[in-house]
Amino acid sequence: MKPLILRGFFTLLLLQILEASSGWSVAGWRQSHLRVNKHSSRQDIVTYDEYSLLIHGERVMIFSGEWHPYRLPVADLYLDVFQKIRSMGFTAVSFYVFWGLLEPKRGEISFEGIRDLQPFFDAAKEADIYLIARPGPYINAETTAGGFPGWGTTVPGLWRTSNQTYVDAYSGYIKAIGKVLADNEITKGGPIILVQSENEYTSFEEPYTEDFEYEKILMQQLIDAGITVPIIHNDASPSGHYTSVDIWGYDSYPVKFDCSHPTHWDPSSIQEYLWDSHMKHAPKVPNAIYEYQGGSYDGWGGSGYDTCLELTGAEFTRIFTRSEVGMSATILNLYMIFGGTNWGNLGHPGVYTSYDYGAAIGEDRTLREKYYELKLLANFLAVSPAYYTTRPQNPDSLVGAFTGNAALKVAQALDVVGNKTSFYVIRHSDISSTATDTYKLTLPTSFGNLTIPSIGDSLKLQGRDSKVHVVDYEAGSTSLLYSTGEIATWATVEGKDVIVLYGNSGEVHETAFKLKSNTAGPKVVSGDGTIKAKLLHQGAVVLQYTTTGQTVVQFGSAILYIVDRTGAFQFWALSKHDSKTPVIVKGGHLMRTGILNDDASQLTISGDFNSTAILEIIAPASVSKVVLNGADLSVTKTSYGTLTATKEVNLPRAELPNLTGLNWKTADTKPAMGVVLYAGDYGYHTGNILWRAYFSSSGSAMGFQIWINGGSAFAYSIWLDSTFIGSWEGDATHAGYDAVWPFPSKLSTGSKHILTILQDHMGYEEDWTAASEEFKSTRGPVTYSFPGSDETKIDTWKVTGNLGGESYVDKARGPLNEGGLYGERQGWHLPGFDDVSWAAGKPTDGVSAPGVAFYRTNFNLDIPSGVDYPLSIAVTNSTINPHYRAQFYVNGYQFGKYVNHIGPQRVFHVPQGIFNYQGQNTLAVSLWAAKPGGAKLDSLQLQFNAQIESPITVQNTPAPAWSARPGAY
Ligand code: IPT
Repeated sequence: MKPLILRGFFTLLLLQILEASSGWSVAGWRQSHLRVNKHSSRQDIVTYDEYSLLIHGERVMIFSGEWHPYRLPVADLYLDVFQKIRSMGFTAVSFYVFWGLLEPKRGEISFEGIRDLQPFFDAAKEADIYLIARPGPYINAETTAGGFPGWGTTVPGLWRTSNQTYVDAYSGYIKAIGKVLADNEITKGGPIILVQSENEYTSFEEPYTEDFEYEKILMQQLIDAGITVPIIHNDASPSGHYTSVDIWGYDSYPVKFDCSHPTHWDPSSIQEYLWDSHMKHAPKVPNAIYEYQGGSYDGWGGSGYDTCLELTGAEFTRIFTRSEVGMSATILNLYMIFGGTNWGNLGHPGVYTSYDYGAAIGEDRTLREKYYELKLLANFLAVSPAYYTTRPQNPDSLVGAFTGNAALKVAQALDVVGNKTSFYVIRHSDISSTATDTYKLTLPTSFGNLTIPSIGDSLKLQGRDSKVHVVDYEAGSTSLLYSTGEIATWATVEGKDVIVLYGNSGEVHETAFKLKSNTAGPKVVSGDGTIKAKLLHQGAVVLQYTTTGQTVVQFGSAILYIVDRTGAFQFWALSKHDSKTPVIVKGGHLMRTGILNDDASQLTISGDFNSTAILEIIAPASVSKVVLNGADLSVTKTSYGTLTATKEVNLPRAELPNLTGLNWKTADTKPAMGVVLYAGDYGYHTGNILWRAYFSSSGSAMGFQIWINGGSAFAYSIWLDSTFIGSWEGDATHAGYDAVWPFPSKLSTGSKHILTILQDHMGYEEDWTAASEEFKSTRGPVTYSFPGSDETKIDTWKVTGNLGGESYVDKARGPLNEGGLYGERQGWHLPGFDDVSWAAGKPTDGVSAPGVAFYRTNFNLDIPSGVDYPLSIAVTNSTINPHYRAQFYVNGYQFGKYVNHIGPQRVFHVPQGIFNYQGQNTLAVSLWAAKPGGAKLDSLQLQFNAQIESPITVQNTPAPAWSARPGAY
């Protein structure tokens, strides 16, 4: 321990200075922020006023993250994701419900198999997370048909309007899902606190305009189904659509979706007008952003999710997400917080299998730097109730404010109810700037205007960064006159206010404390940082420090952890919303829960470790036993009363099979057919579609011209009788393709022939513009002819797709998982199919001719429990010729659609629970070679994405085995 460097009047610190606001407790503080509030008369648990939401009468920051249960079909992993989000300091999760998955056949609504939502609600509840439900009926969400069911493409009448055919079409679904949501509302002990009606009802195909009648009908239907919590709507931009809901809000994607230029930010891309728009359209409700950019989707041929993560990474979080604090956003949902997977054909053509989204939590549930960055902000707001009643003070004059430096913008959000606390958000005026700017702040405080830093020197904003500086901020009974060091979290543990202050490594910061009676001088109790102290004449002490490493300072009844940014990442505030006994743990890759028993003698914690960790536990002195992940943890007390322990990581070895070394079986998929020309008209809405055209040549047809639609990156191959005549192999842009395919020789008059066309269906388009009917875009042939023979006509067309069409057979895996390949119709992708009669053959051997081959193999996994080792299927072959597309099925679930020349995805994550980690697995691969030379996978392997010790336990998602498929052809 080094001596303090004391400037000024150290001895004065020991004087008993009475301070006016001493004695405020968190509880007392909260009291002052309770105000009469507005609520829908349907219930009084979730209420709101112009500042924030209140739950059970208490203000709450809704820091929320979006994720979709349908993109993670392993119910046992829901808790994992919710806990990760809760540990970030988030309070809520927003989710879409995908109507098309629940009602794949009109009138037949099913919550079977992976569609059951109850485990999602239960896991949210267990993790102490509130839910914002967004049942559509339209959701967008990069989902096929924007969430509409495939059969909707054939229902006449304008959708997303009050048109009766549309209202009739969705009403059954809204009634059914409305009831499920109502049963899980907070009013009935469930986690749901808000329900969204429609999605971005903002853009309308001319001459149609906003249909108020539809808005009214839909809202009333939700209410009739039993929804009592406030109904919300997200305008795509704050332009005033669907404002009749209870809490209107809007969406904001400031850096948009071009991941191919990941360091490019428009200098003025922060939408600073959002506050004024909010005040214009909904001044009586909280400033609610129902979708704030949390990443970006990426499309076929895109630059990959690594680049999306870079575009919207930690720096983005610091600057853009923080900017919302300057606009007093108290309902803030990040789209997405965890993207998941477009498994089993559920995406629209604009996305490939991964829906990683560059989110804070990766598709494989691993944590990114952005996760930790968001954790700092969310944890801070979670313990800053003064923020919940702020108003921006200078929304239209940010440049140079409080600094006099035009290179900087500072936004002040003042608590106008408590009339004391202010939050100052600083950033570069050009937010793309990577310059370092120095500044001094001149801020109004309860001690008058102060120029900060008070102890000489200046503050720095280095590169792409932003900070929240506070003034007159209460942390328990400790009053911070100001702090330029940011607050990661604080908690009062047995009367001691533990406050974690951070800055970038090497930065100089100040925190000033109002003095109370008996305030002892600051004392460094751990670490080697130097602290300068100065007494302000009114009775406050300023500490100036450098945020490098960790220095712990005891000061009066406060314990200050002064840390650098990465140090701050390691603090976990573990307490439930209603907990009176917070626990803070430092260290570990992820701390999930911390529970004190009734007499506070035992602390039970759970968490994940990727390396040996030194833990520091801040808990009541009565704690004599700590249990971590079910095992006793041996702890020692520090001189200042916290507990430390070393947690050795345990990462047992796990072998993965060498896939190409396994025995594989193969079979051709015979293009056999059952029974015009839009696949949707026949109930085929997903995966591959097969067409057959029977004709007799009436002249000298030289070839066949055909235009087929399938959605971007689709393909088709054509055979004349048994002769391959060509393929459109697809590219990232063509949603349809028109070409003439010459016949090998002229057809003789009167000869009979069959054309067979295999096409890919990349999902239906979305319907973002209401009344545009864009989702009804067809899949299948649009025009055709026989060049050289006008007289030749097709006698009969036949089409097939997934077995049973809308009356699909696999109720567990749902309606979209299987396409129309012969092998899929036969169930060759399923575990338990008897392939004994098949020939030996591997996907890495491939085929030497165009067409589709199926491959199967079985292998065991033996991955120990107590770990989280996410697995992926990886391919590494070249993205040029030969052109092919492959699908990967794990235990019958299609978890990868790979188009080698379009990409960009080559690593296909498949969650534990789809993979059976302790026992047998079936891997099936379909390989569609588009070109005369055939195709093969250059390599195929399993890989671990990460190795983490974790207490998660995962039951496998049921993967019903093959059984006879009546009617399969
Ligand atoms: C917004 C949608 O509401 C959401 O469903 C999703 O599609 C998201 O975009 C993009 O991932 S629409 C907004 C970009 C105008």
